Amino acid sequence: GTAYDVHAVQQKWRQVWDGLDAFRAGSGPEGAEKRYALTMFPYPSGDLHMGHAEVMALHDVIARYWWQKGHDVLNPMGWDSFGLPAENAAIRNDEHPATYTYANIDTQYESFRNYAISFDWSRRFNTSDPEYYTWTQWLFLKFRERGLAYRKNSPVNWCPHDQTVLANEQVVDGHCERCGTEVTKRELTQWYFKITDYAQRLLDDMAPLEGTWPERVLTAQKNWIGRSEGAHVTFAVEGHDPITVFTTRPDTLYGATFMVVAADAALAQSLVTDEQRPALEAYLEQVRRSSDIERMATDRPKTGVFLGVHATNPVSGEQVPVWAADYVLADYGTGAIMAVPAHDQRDLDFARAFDLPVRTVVDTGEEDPETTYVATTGDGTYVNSGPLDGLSDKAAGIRAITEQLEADGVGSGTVNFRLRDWLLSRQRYWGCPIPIIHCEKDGEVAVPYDQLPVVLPDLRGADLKPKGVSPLAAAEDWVNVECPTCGGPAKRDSDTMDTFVDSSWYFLRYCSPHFTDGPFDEAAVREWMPADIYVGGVEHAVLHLLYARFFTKVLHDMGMIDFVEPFAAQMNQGQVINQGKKMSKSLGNGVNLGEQLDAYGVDAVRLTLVFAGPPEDDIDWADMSPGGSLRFLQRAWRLSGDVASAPGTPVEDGDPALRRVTAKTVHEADELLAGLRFNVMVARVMELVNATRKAIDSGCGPADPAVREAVEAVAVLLSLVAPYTAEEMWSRLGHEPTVARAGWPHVDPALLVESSVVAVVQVQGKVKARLDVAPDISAADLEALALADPAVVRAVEGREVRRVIVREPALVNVVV
Ligand code: ANZ
Repeated sequence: GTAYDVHAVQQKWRQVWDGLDAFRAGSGPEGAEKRYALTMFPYPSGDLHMGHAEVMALHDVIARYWWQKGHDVLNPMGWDSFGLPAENAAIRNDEHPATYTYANIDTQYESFRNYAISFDWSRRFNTSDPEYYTWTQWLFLKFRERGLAYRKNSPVNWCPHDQTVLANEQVVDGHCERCGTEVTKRELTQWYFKITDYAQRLLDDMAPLEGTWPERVLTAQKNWIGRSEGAHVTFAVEGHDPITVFTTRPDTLYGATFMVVAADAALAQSLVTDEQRPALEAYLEQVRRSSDIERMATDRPKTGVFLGVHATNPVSGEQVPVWAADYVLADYGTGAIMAVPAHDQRDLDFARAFDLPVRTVVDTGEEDPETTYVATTGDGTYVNSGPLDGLSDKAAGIRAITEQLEADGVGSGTVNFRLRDWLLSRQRYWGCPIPIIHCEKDGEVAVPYDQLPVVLPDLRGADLKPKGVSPLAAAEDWVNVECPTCGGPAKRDSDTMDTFVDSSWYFLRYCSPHFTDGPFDEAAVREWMPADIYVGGVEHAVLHLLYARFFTKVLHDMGMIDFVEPFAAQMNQGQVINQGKKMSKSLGNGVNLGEQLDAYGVDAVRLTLVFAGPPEDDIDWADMSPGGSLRFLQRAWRLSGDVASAPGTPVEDGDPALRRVTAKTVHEADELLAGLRFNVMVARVMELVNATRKAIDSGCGPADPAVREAVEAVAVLLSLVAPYTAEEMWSRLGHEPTVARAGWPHVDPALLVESSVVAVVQVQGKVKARLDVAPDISAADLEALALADPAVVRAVEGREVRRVIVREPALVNVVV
């Protein structure tokens, strides 16, 4: 027939494909190179949306390309299925979180199948399955044995709405990332992973990723780790322990005219005089109401309180007052600073607010900070700085002071990181239980390995309502156990793990998803890891990617894997937006994926998303034409119908011009795909389709073997983007399914050699002629041809040719 019925084609091939199992990892040709195409697994909230459709379409181009190139491909999928939305839905609907979770997983699975992503479904798992989380618990215990999981009491970010602790990363501008409620502080005993032990390695190991990871991701990680070189400097305080500060500018020590300690740190409490204590308490009340971000803001009026004590500057012996303020953070550096108002703007603002002295110690040639109220931060010559005076080399100044501090035993060079330990306790139900038992006699006791998994008790509905403590604490039968060590009465730890723990090792599990002797089979991981590409959203630039890198390094140190970075390359897709704006309920500009698929079919939607532009660019759906994509697919499909009736003759006899276009397209597609330039690849396929149509209609006709060759190439190239149409074309061309494993089209290198190139002839720098010449023309022949050209002869017009510059085969320049 002549009408292309997308939905019938989809239905037909889905059934056939179900029986083929064409994308099973390990089914590649003998000796094939192994490739691991990883994409971020989804959270099962509702059905797939346009964002999933985009990232999966882009990701699948890579996986399918690798299969066609003859590699053996691991392209797995699963679900990140613990988390709050399921728990909140369970409370709302008075049911178990698993009901919502697994129903959504079923829905998404069906959608993925329909969307025809080349996943190896035999490897699917969910992080909320006990078969998976038993190994999350195992890893937790192994980390703890290595001193990398510990508990401490500390002020934590608390979301009063979600009634849970939030990691620093989950606090955005002082508000809960999830619900937008203003975050407050609370004291709790929490579990932490000691990621700070790996700060330097997390930084160093990024070097080989330059070029294969997006620059913005590497930068975000570096900033998050936040390495600062500087020094610890100790100031003596009469009647107290000395105060140690962290400074990146020990060379400005002679300009330290006061000190500031974090108002909410224990240090402030221990230093404050009885006289000043009420003032400090009043100030603290005020501080507790503001977030870290607000407190660090440079443009905020400085507030603080004098603690009533003085400290001694270790190099000058000068007595300086000690203040408490909120612009110094309790959990950065040592929670105390030496204030150098002349050269640090925040210190200068503070000095101005409380009338504290300012002393310039670096003369930068700029105006005096004391009168301008602008701190000078540039390089200059040291003044008022004892032995440094006259020196104008900052590095030398820092070195000299640091050496002096070290010699006097009042300081030392040090490196400070912004990175904090990873708070992993959550007071919620739908997460991986922490496999620890608390016993009055034996303290913290690990659940014995042979008793894993610690399975969640069956709680639902109202049992899960936030109470400030984990719902698990109220599950009496579950929480009360015998101590594994003494047999006495004990309690299970009632917190669950941050879901980022679950997703920190899932990519390893895919290598051997059903392995029962450990989290993964080391031999299988050696075969597939590191993943050759990781495709996903840039919103994971810090958290998930940093945690996954941390886990990988620990597993390396445990001797379980032999690499230190999990993802060799990374690709971030842009967002799908609509009418210039992010899709949102409130704007009512959401585009429903299901409706698009119904209207245009899977292939047209996939093609539209891949063709829209470079993968990392946003896609405004309002500017897209899925209808146009569908019409293109119809044109491609019609070609296969034209060829179907044509008799087979050897391809060598085919139309040479079309054969060259086909060869060039396949060759270029290879380079474009390897460079992740999928949209340009699609454009080339469109051009090939047009060239083939032209050849059929105006030249060689459908029976020409060059036409068949072209249409077969179109089918294979299209199989990366529009698998249903490609399969239908392949079938009409007389081949068995599946086109997805047909193999990359053979290109005869002879066809890639250009038969002619254009040589430009200039006279006095002006273009006078364009000549079709052989690519291997000699300089002498080209010069002769150029000078004989009528247009060139006219331009020279009897003048004397003084010089002819020949750059064969492309350029001749005649000078008269
Ligand atoms: C004296 C000084 C003089 C400083 C100067 C800077 C410039 P980064 O680069 O971010 O590591 N600082 C140290 N601990 C702090 C805390 N807990 N809260 C707020 N500020 C803190 O910044 C290090 C600098 O930030 C340190 O160097 C300290 O101020 C301040 F001309 O010490 B500096």
